[in-house]
Amino acid sequence: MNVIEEKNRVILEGIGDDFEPQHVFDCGQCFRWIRQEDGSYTGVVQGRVINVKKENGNIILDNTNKKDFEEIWFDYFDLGRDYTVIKKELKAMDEYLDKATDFGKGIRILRQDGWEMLISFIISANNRIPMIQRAINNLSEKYGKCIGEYSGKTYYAFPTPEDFKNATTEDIRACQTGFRDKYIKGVVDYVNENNEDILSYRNLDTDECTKALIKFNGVGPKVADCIALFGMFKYDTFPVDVWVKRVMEEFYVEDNLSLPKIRKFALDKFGDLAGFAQQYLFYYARELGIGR
Ligand code: 8HG
Repeated sequence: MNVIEEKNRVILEGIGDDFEPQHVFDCGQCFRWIRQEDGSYTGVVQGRVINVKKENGNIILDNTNKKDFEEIWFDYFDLGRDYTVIKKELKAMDEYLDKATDFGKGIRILRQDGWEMLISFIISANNRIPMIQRAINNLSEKYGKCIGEYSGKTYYAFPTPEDFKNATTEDIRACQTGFRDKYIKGVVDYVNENNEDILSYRNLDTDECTKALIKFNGVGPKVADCIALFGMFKYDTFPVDVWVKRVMEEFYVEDNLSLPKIRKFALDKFGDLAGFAQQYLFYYARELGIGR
């Protein structure tokens, strides 16, 4: 991969198939990346607005510079990991992963903020992606710091626990979180009162990490697995939602197996690559409507 800096842009050459913006941003792992009319994606990450597109095989990161690339984007986009190797290992496991990794060949698992994932996946429970995006956007506009304008739109950072300090349950509900308002309030209060560092959960092993997350009301096993995978970098997790359940029943397990058993089956089968396998399978199942 070759990194070139231009005015307000960074260009990545030679990444090949391993980064397709549509696969990365529409595979279900993130909620603050919005597709633009020209097919590019604009996202808010760590108090910055950035736009990403692929052109002539190159990834173009707009509204940024080489310093932020080195300090933020290289890690966020997981550019130190060779996804060709991951796909090769998964393809060798079975014919379904062979197909799913071809279908979502440009997926990369973003290394997102653990706090933001905690709140975001609480909102995701029994919810649909456009509604999740709307609630997160409303919370950010109401409580997050204003970042500034990009392409004629104003953007807001995801609120810190401190930013949320004076929010009441009703205020949070007004952001269209629905019944999850009380869970968000509970987490915010716990973190502020105990000075809890949610990111320190990254230092726990995977089981301890999910246990630490499940102590919060509104965080069940599935939500905890998503937070662990997308915000805590625990790749030996396997969040089983309705799409993953369908694809697992279609290809791997008998119908009506419990969610914990499906999860256990997948962890035994896919091992340290379970989180990656999950993402290719989730995207494959959802885009093709498998098992519906
Ligand atoms: O990437 C995801 N994996 C799984 N297993 N579930 C997900 C992902 N992304 C995502 O939004 N979900 C869940 O799907 C949250 C919610 O239960 C539903 C709505 O998209």
